[in-house]
Amino acid sequence: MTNILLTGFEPFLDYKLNPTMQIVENLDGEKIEDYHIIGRILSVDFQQSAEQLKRHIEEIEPQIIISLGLAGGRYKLTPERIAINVKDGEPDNNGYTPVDESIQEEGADAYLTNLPIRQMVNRLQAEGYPAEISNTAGTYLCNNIMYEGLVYAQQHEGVRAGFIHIPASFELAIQHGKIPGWHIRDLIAAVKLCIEETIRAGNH
Ligand code: PCA
Repeated sequence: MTNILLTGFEPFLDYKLNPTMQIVENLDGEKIEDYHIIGRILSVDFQQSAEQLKRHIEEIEPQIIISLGLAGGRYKLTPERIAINVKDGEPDNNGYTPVDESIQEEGADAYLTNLPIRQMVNRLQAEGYPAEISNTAGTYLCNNIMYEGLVYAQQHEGVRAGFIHIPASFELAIQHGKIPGWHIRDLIAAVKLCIEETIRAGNH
């Protein structure tokens, strides 16, 4: 059995729920071929989330790390291409508001994902889901956790890591009032297709 670490985030800013939690809880424990999906929820806290990710990686020893984040306002599923060494933006859930900070002082400026993001998008579109590669994960928590995952992948031969931003669920879109949404069932199915493509790419 090979482990896949799938992470989501808790609610943040004016989003009262985070559909990535529902997706992760739904797929936690699922097996695809001889891969085992293990789901974990991360805090929207710059310091804590990085430490939590490291702890989960130590415990689970995943070959694949896929992190999910909500991108309220996007209407497509967007696998991310790149994480940059920058922390900046809105306050996290504990009020910390970095301005132009580095994630890792001595770290590379950026890392490209080694997940098969083109295949993911092609597969999603073939199955009828709106999807495209995103060239920025922003500078908030999602970029932060993607960067940390890619640092680990860089240091561990054979590990693949990356990040997928998802649109709101209908439930959140209705609560929020100004963002598009998908049915949670479709969000779950689409993320599962991305995981399948990652497994498939690794089997070649
Ligand atoms: N999305 C935010 C942080 C948590 C989440 O789900 C982001 O895009 O950075």
